[in-house]
Amino acid sequence: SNNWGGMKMSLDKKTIDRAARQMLERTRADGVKTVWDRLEAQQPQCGFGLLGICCRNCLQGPCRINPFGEPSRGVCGADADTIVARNLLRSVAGGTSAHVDHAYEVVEALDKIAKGQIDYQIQDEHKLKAIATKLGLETDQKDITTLAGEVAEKAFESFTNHTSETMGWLAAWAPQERIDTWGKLGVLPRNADREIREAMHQTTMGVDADPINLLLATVKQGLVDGFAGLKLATDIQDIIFGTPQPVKAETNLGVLKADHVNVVVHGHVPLLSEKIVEWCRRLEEEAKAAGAAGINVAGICCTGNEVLMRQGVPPATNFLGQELALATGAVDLMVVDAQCIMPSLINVAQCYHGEIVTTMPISKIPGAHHVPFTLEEADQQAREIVRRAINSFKKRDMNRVQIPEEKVPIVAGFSVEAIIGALAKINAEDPLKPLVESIKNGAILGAVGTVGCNNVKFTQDLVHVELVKQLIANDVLVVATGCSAHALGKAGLLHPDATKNVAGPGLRQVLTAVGEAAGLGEPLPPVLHMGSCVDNSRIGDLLIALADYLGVAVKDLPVAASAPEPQHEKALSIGTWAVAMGILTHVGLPPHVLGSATVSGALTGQPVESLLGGKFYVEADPVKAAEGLINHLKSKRKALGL
Ligand code: SF4
Ligand code: MSK
Repeated sequence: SNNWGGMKMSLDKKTIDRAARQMLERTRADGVKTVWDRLEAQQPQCGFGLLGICCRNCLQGPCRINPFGEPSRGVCGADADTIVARNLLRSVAGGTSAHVDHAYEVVEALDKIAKGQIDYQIQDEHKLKAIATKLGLETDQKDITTLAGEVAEKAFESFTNHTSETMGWLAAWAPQERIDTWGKLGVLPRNADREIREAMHQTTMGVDADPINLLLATVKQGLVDGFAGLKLATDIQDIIFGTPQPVKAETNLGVLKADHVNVVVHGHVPLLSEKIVEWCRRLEEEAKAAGAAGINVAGICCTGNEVLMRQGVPPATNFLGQELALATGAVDLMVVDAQCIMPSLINVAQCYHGEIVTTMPISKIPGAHHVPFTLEEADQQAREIVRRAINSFKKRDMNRVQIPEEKVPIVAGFSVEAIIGALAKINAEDPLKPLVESIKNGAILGAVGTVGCNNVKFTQDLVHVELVKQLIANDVLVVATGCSAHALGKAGLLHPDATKNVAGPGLRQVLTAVGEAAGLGEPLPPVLHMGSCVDNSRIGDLLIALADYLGVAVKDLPVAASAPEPQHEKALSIGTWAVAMGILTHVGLPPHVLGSATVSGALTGQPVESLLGGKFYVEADPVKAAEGLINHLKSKRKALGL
């Protein structure tokens, strides 16, 4: 499954997605380069980089360590362990900064809503109150906007407080057992900005040379990511846009419509995509006047997941398919915010059709049209962008439109609240009991969260799909987010039919019973789509609730995490958070750490496991990975006496 080696790849090596293959045939015939071509052009990739043993942190460098001899140190004297650990910390801090910046934007929006400065509303007052209560705020007798302002203020403190106290969002939600563990290791973060700044300082020339100290700082970044990035973003987004409930949709490139204006939202932060969805609905008549049957919105990557979860917007494809969506010639406009956006989109759009619109001051692409999106003028800007899409539709050459037929029905929207709501239909008094009983009696062996990206070094979606098929066939409940959820959706695994046809007998029986009790008339899908990458916090919340219910620590639960095809620095920061929570975390390929036996050994072995309860587990083969994860679940069950 691993495409390292740079051989000319056949289409079935590139992707298992038939719609993607059809578009790749098209781009190949037209001589249009895609991410797969660029991977080939990069071969052989630098061995020093792959091992993580190159450093360019100062102008005496760049320095490279020879893994087989000399030089064994950089100009300043840093050895492979130091360089690898420093590079890893910088990568994890990079991923963390992306999630924290995202979270900051939505907190800023909540603050401005409270001050009456912007035209966004609070959709979930119940969640606002629940979060305020957890933060220790008085909620009685307070109007909603006052409370929203106080919650925003508390959130701001998690980014930049002026004390050395533990970051508030972590202190409020992390289990005491974890807080004690992290406290003993000295990795409790104070506030996000300070820790990210400190990581940059710690890794500059001539500061930290101790690989273990650098690894501990990496764990701290994981905690910042988990609590001030993922959890904070999800909590505030639910307050503003509503907490997801199960929703039906379709996925894959077949969701694009030849006779409609097609607008694709791509990126991560729903502040923009929610407004685009709203304005696509409001400008329907203008689109009809331009000769279209209407406006069709579709999503890519995590902002696609955000509007799927709350608005039922169909996901067109995942990370590796972003160029291929444009190759249909049917995308009139792709509007992006930040993260996971390939600069090459411009070239593909120029060859086929469609305008690329960037919206954030930190995320511009030469050749794209830039509409500076602000919270204050969100409506005007969203309207302008949708009107540009209608204009673009008028210029579309219908003869060059080629939309693959593939589209697959999916069910998404499984927030923790939605899952507990479904379980409450079986036992209203004690909703977690049916799930816990099913785990105890072995009908469900355990649970695995599959998350994260595509990586072009793998056959697109293959590791996600084959791994999850094995897991559910062995009665493992799977929850998914990010581009993993897209991959599983395209493969039909986010649908009740997969419960009937792929899930093992125990899992099938439980999901059927819950589906019936919830009045759905069909089972729940064997893979519960819990949202975007920041929504990995929902998985964390569910695990904390389960552990609390059972009176054990999260690290003792029969659960695991997996990023089968990781690509982004964010996948590393999420994985670090999961390990810090005490969870075995599978990755389909390792980060660039193999140049240090100390670092790679610590991450995947006893040192990290004994300190945190979790560790990384690297396996590129999905069948072997499933076996490893199932064995892990069994050993956790045994330790619990199940
Ligand atoms: Fe070389 Fe040290 Fe400078 Fe890195 S910090 S580039 S190893 S001299
Ligand atoms: S979008 S971070 S490729 S999951 Fe969240 Fe997908 Fe990974 Fe980007």
